[in-house]
Amino acid sequence: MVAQQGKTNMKPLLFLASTLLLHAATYASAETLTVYAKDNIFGAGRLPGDDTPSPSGPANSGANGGGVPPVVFSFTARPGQVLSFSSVTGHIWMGDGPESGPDGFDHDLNILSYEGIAGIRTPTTGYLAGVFLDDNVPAGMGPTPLDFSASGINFTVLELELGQVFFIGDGLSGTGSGAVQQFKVPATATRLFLGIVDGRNGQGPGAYDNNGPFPGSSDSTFTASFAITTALPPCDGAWKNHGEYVSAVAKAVEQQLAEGLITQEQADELMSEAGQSDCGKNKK
Ligand SMILES: [Ca+2]
Repeated sequence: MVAQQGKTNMKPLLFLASTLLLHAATYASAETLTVYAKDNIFGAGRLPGDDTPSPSGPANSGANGGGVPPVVFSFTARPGQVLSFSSVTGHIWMGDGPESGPDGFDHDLNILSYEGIAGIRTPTTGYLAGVFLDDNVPAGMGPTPLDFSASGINFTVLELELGQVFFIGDGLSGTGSGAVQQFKVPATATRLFLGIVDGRNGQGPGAYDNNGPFPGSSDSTFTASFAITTALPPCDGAWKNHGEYVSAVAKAVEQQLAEGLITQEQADELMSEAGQSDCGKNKK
């Protein structure tokens, strides 16, 4: 389900529109996805029939360690968007070690990049991970891998590039507590993939073949509820006229600029788009 909604979505639209002029209300595309232990985050964005990455063999078959493609959420690219999680629950098992919750268990993991998707280094293993892509199939070297081994997993804000695999865990700055972590969405991203990082340390991804339910358990999934929010007002709001829409966008853009979510160039682009749009026109 993809829903356009505001913080105040239970209130009448007119009221929502008028509050926009006073506050930078946020709008969200919200979704809940189930991520399976075999969902290979490095398989993000591959064409059907492409190998899911594994150093030990080919395939989208789930055999030979390649696992299966990760789950995907599509959205509209825009500068200044932020991803956050309202809930991540469940347990998976990596085929050895303990059953792990969304933040994983203490065990250093260092997986190399594969075909345009960056590797990742983390102090835990068996956690929920993500990667943003545009509409292109990942290829080439990919961006610089993120390294959480020194900085840890208790960050509050994380700025991301396309193709950069990132730690999500339970989406909180602690484990089961703390602040809601803010993931800055790359301005040109159109797809968020959720999956699991697995492989042998110092190698590319793989070893997904033995992931599954912990002995005695029947499930091996994480359930993640999240939203991608933007402070930009919607085109189809209850605007009295085009000018009212444009001034609402200007307020939101100013705020995002002040918060460092967008650059001056992106701000100018957003204002130019708003000015040229038909939003708020033909309404008396
Ligand atoms: Ca956490």
